[in-house]
Amino acid sequence: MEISALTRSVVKRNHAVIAPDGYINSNVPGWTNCTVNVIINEQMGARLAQTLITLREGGQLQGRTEASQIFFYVVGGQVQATIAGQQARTLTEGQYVYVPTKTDYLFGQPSEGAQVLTFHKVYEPLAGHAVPGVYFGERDLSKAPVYMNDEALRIQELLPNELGFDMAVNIFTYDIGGHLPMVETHIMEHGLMYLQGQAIYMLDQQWYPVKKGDSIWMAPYCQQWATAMGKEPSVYIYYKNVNRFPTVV
Ligand code: UGY
Ligand code: MN
Repeated sequence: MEISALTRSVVKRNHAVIAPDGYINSNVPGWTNCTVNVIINEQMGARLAQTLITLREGGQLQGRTEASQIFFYVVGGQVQATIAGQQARTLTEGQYVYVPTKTDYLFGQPSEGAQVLTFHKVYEPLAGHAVPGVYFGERDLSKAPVYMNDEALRIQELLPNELGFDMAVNIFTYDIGGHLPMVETHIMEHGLMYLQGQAIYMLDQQWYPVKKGDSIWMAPYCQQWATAMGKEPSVYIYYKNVNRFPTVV
């Protein structure tokens, strides 16, 4: 029997591991017939938000972005997306849409249990560079180049490499035996969710077993390293802030 007093989740000053066993639902105005789990937000010290939405039949996400841009990724099932009043598009597992600031969005007609992951960030404009527009795409391993000359590691960048964007969302695939080539120590922040497999993640010199469905928050300068574990590749989708001047000093 599982002991309900145990969890792999932790919330620390500069990182968090959030396993689904501790989810408590939130009500979000305009998001109806769905459960919403707010996995990362500014109240833990983060400068991004990450949510997981599970839609029931008739579920709908209706709203308008204001200061923040939102990246919507379909983790499972399908849903129809109408962005900025344009023609509706069906998004299935692995497909996504980036919704810039000040844009209306409507997600509806979901399959029962469809799951959508979101990343939110307050947009920081950059003089001389256009604010990004709506952007659709899909997960595709053939568009994932080898990372740092290691054939066991592949990263697909889901958003265009343009300075107008101040956030990146990538899918990182570790083949069996793949691991980060060094301990990363960097200013950029991450939010992530595991889409497949198992891994060991090192965060701030502490070691965590993680698996599909788990999420991680890494504050700036949270040291990080990971290795795939088990008999299938481990895959996560992750957020990163990019392309802006790094200091006010
Ligand atoms: O892009 C990154 O910083 C990435 N290599 N970090 C990570 O996966 N923890
Ligand atoms: Mn990193």
